[in-house]
Amino acid sequence: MIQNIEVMLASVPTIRPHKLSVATMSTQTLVLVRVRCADGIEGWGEATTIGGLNYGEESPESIKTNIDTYIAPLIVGMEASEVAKAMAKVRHVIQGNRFAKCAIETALLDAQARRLGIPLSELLGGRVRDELPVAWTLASGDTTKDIAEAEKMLDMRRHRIFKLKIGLRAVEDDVAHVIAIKKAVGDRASVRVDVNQAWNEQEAMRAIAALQDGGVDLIEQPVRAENKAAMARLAAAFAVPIMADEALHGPQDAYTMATASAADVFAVKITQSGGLLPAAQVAAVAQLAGVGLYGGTMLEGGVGTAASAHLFSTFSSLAYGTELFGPLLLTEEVLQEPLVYKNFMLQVPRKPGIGVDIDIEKVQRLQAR
Ligand code: MUC
Ligand code: MG
Repeated sequence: MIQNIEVMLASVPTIRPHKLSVATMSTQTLVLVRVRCADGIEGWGEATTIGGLNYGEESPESIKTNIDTYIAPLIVGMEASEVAKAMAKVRHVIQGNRFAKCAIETALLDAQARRLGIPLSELLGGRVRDELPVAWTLASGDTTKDIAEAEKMLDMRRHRIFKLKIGLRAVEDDVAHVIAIKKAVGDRASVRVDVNQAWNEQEAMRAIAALQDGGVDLIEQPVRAENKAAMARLAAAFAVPIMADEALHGPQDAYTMATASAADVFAVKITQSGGLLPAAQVAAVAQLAGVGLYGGTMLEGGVGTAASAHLFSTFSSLAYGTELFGPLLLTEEVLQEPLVYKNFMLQVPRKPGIGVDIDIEKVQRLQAR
């Protein structure tokens, strides 16, 4: 039986300012959910967003309030091993709130996988790989610093895929910044951009033409999420793949985007999809439609990152890799043992559940702060 659900907010400073078109982050707030069950098993889930309400329509505070006030009372007392029934009730009664639903579903699935003694990946259909390529986001806002950071990551053999956050400056300035970085790393790394919806279609046309010529490999969410028609025109106009991120609020959007040929690649995010199982459906739609897959992040800490890794390990193809670097952007670790990043890859945990253990004292200290 689901006995008790607790939601904790832990704010962690980032290792440097992280500059996106929608916000500049100096801290990340982890929303950690602990589900305690009558059989003594507990499960953990996580939700994060970026810059309060700058990225999406849920904030860390709204996630906590809505779980505490509306979601937890719905499912406390239900059978803990019947995760699908509990989530069906939540999805039937609660509108929206995909991030909150993701944190709850992750915690319930973590508990169930621990109960069964299997890694979460095996509950999600089974892993086909044990490690995932991991991109790093260069977002200091400064070209020279970004190049130095890229060189360091290559030297450490931690990342050889770099995603550049652009869209804040004039198109020409952003293009020059990206091309300078691509020139510096050459064939040693894949360079991609994430515009976070900042351009209109004309700006996107101009910029993508120049970025494609400059050797950029992937263009993420260049225009507004709602503007699926513009995404389709861009995808048709350029050979460089166009990736949907903010446009994907779960399986229904995935279906609409796929049937409209509105993206070449989907960034699958467990929070944005409304949970691990809806995210698996997003991936299934992509695979049926011939859309490429990329494992996205909302810059989660260790819990959400591990949960995402379990899901992405089950995708039969993952041509564009992942960006599961969230814990590496934070100055403090909330896990007892950090996730293992080596040789440009993240190892998918092998222990039961999400396969990581929380440092509860650390979380309590971060909460108090
Ligand atoms: C996004 O829009 O993809 C992922 C990596 C990063 O730096 O920001 C996020 C959100
Ligand atoms: Mg993005």
